[in-house]
Amino acid sequence: MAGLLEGISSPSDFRRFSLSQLEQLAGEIRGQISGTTARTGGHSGASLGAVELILALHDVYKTPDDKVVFDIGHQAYAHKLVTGRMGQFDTIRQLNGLSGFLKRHESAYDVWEAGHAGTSLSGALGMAVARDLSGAEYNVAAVIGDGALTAGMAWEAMNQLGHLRTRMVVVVNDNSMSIAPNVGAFSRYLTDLRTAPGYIRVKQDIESILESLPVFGGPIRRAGERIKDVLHHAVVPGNVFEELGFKYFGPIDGHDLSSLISVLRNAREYPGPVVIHAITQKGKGYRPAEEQPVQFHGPGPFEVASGQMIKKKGPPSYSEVFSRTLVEIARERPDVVAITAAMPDGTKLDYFQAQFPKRYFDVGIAEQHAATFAAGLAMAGLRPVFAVYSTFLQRAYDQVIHDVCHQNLPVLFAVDRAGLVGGDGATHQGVYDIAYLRTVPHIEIAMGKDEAEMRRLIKAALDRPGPVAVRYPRGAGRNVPVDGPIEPIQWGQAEWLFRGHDLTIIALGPMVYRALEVRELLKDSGFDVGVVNARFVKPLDGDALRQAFDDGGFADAGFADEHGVVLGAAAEDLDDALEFAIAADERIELVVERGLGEIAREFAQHAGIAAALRGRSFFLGGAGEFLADGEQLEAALLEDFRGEALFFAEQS
Ligand SMILES: Cc1ncc(C[n+]2csc(CCOP(=O)(O)OP(=O)(O)O)c2C)c(N)n1
Repeated sequence: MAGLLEGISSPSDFRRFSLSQLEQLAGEIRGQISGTTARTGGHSGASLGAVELILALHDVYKTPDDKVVFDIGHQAYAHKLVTGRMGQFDTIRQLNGLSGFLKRHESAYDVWEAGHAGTSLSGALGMAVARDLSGAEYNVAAVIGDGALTAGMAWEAMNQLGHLRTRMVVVVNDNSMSIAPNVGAFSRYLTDLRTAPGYIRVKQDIESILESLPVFGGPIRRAGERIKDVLHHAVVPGNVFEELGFKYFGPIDGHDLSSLISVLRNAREYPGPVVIHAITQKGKGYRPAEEQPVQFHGPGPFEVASGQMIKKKGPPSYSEVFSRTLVEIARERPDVVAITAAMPDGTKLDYFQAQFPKRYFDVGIAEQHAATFAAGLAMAGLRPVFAVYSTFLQRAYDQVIHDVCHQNLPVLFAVDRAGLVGGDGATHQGVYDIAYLRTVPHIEIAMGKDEAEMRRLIKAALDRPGPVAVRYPRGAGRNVPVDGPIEPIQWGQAEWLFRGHDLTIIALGPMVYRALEVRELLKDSGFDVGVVNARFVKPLDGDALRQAFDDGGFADAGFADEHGVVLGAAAEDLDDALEFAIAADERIELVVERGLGEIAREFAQHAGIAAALRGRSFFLGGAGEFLADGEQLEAALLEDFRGEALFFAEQS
């Protein structure tokens, strides 16, 4: 059979397709998704599950004039493939390639950008209300997963939508999975709705009886509709969506193109808010992804025939070492409890869960709630550890300030994926937490140079009287030994690794090892470079920093950091004169210009971490390209920074 997908450059190319052609197209799209993600990695499971939904939406709606908004955007690979991006699809998540999420600069069909969960309904409602106010006619539909529906924001939007009764369609893509199996009372409710055959039969029977009742035009018709509604509510068991003011269609088979198209057509014409409850299967059509939906949520490269992951053997990740450390500590400390917001696999808290199921809480995609829940636990005497990616902790900023820090409660934030994150790109970079946490009273912030030091910090943090954030990066640790008892650490103290008279580098996290490489490189040119492992971002070890500047022999200093924004924050613990010197020194601009400071001016896009660094700053590059660019590095350091202290705060 000839391929159909190659001939599709926009949805209008398949709007006249027969059902069997659409089904063939769905099959080809699936092949493309699994074949490509096998090489590139990516969100294959969710995307395989949403193929028919996406084809039906583009078939029924006249996109891009009609607006289809995807929650998160990780499930929308089929959307990319049918909106003119087939040719670049194999560049997905690579440097300068297609994003793994939706981006307005990529396509007019990407009407909304996301990456974090639960924003689609608010965004879509905004567009629908703007449409009504401006007298425009376009349709608006949002596609949201059952996982994303655990986000508080989604319900804030449902609340307003049910109140305004705006004309808009919400497609609930229910595969009963978040990344892990979905959790929570609402998830259970969706399952009940899905699996109650009695409900579906009664509902269908009653609806067909009501459909057969005659109605007449004008006011009589409206009265007839109202009577039908009243009868419907009286005899069909309650449905949360209907109670909130939505027309509910479902549950329907989200892989049955014919039902999807006919339900979507009806829903499009409905004058108020509609929920279409579509039942889908994560990984649909690709056996390994169907059988292992958690592993295929966002896998790296895999062998397409077997579904076997092509994993480079490497040291355990920071997340793994974190979870094992927490288990070790929790064995001794019954007050320690762990919280995740729908990321048991990513944070590796699934290991903690296996050991201490009653002391483990997956709260769903509800970071705000998680932080305040932790505050409550801490208030009542427990030691909660909220393991959360840096990027998702952004959601809980007010809760960190208002509920945790304001009350000075001993909550430990284990800030995973701190720093650049690679393929997930702009929406997921963990580069803001230092800046946004540092300004908050009471919280302390630390980062170890490697996984062994992270263990020590985690243990020590659980003895602090107030809130602490221990950050650690994405990916593998440095393979330093992590067995045996956890060494105590002097809280608040930096570690001097080398004293140097020409230049001192103050580094944070794994950048300490980069700093040591720089030191070696410059040694050959006769430079004596000192290295300080800062360890603490708050409180900064002022003595160590002052000493670093003294060693350099200059009163002024240059900071190279990952944020730019950190600059002011880092300066504030130094004495006034030093701070003034830093602020007044225009060479700082120079450093920030060359370094990752530009992240504060421009969102860092997706790319392998080393590639992202390469484009930004030769002296922050990975060891490989770092040596290749050694001459440049040397020249720059000699020219500009001799006699200064540099602050390295990025990690690979
Ligand atoms: C605020 C936030 N927290 C966590 C995540 C990580 N995350 C990405 S996809 C996902 C699961 C979403 O489940 P669902 O909406 O049901 O979509 P599915 O993948 O099952 O199609 C999670 C938790 C996120 N994107 N945003």
